[in-house]
Amino acid sequence: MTHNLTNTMDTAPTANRKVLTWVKQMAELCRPERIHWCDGSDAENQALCDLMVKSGTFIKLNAKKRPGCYLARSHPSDVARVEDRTFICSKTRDEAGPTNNWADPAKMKQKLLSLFKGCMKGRTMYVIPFAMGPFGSPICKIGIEISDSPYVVVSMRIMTRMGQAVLDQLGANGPFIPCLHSVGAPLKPGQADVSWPCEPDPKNKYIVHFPDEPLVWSYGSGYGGNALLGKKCLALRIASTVAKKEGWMAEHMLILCLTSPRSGGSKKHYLAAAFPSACGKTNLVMMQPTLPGWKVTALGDDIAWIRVGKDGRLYAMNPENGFFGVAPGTSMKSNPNAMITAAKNTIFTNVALTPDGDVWWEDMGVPAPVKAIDWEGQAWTPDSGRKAAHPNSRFTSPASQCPVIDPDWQNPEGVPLSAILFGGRRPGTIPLVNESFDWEHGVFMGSACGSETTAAMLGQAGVVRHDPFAMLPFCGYNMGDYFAHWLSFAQRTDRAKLPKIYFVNWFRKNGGGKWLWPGYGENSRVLKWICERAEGTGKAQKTPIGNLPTADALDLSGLNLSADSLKQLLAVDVAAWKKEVEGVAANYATLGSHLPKALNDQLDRLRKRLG
Ligand code: SAT
Ligand code: MN
Repeated sequence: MTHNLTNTMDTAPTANRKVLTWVKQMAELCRPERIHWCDGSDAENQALCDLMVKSGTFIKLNAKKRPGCYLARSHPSDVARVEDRTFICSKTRDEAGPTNNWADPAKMKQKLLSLFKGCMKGRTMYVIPFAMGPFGSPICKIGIEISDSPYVVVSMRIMTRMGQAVLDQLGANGPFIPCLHSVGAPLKPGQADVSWPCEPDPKNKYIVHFPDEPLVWSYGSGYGGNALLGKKCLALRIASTVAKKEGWMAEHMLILCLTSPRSGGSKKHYLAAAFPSACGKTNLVMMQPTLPGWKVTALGDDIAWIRVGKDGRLYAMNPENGFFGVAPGTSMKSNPNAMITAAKNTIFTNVALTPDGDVWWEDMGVPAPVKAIDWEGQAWTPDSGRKAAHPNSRFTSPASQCPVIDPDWQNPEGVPLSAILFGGRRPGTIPLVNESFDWEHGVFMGSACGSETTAAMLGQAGVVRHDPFAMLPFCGYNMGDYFAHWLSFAQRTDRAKLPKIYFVNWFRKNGGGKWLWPGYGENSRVLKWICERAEGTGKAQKTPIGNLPTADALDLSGLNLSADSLKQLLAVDVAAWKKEVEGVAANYATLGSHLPKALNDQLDRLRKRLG
């Protein structure tokens, strides 16, 4: 298949002046060898994959075992998002707030202009039109990413709605969010390329957001959220600031639908849920419920855009088009639906390559191959003492391939939410599930979100690392103002129409350090109670921390859970909660002067209720 990968400005497939002017300016700045306008077609995708196989960026996997799949190995310096190199360049430091790296926008632009100058020499500049959200959604946003990485092009084609249809939608005058990206590795004439070009010095990587324009500039990394600018950069950091202005919310949340066997299987409840990293969001959203007759379908595993619908309820929509999932730990046991999703047309990054041209990673649920090539391209055996796959290795797969994708996942209106969940990895204190008294109390729960550190993390074990709304790395403005925006929804619609808010914790341990709750498909029992609460039937008891299920309220049929374990899972340990309150207060103190009074009031009231 041949495809013209070298069209230029003269054949630009758009009449949009703003697009043409911007692309021309960026080409003059970055000095690419050629410009390619991406149409998103199969032929273009194949030509780019072939090109990357030739250049060594891609290894084509066994077409029988992994049809349409490729493996990429990144540079060892370029394996994850770089939070300390991520900047929010609002006009003032105060607007970015104490949780973000801020830099003066004009100074940062000067700095970046010097880096971007000539940075695409010897490379192709790809113009990647993409949409976040289905066309026709009232909050669909169009971006154009300029990148010198073909890996970014084929990844954006999976993760977003990418190609000519987007330029057509944009028309001659439509607005778009410009996103400039370079791997930061210009080629001198005749210089041979490497398989994963990037700027190896971490200090020279920059992931920069200019929320006032809005605009994203990313330099030096080719990996994940650093380079696929539709995801965390546009759909969370920039979108959160746009959403604040426009009156909606951009959240780091999965969206799922729970269908109950009642009413002939037609009763549906949509839930959105935010968890800090490493809480199994992708596993939850593709869960196979153990409760007979109950069904979970997935709408999105990472980002939810939420707005008030015409009927006054909150509607959630997944702006993405694919999954960028962590490979290690994904198995037919932990997440069969993710395994099936990644069986074809998938890009694997930094996993191991088996001798038969397939992939392998730790805890894949199949025996380790006797030998393999590890993520760094080195020969590997099970006794080599190293991990074969990088812990942050990923699969990039089309959402449409998920066997339990929800029929409404592309509905431009989104889906009405029955409940919003927050959670964390909390071995102590936090019960299995806790319902907020009202919207403000729920916002308080979101603000108090966090996970306990483990010994494997830097620093002390057993300390709660707060991650309000799981948005710490993704909120594009002052966290205090973000809390206030959440609170404002009680005024934007009829309170009674707002979803109930819950805090869940699958990770509670007993005194002996053993999990009290089996998790995975059994979590459907908790979700069932949440749905029953939405329908007004689930039984609850008021406690100082919120409404907890009564001892007989959770459906535990067929589950071998001791009465004592259940008691511990639903216990309110007043002494531990008093400590919890002071932990939240200490974290609030770091959030500065924008913290809404309503949240300090929540804290005071909780203190009083605990006595
Ligand atoms: O690399 S991504 O930002 O897309 C994924 C993650 O780190 O959460
Ligand atoms: Mn995420």
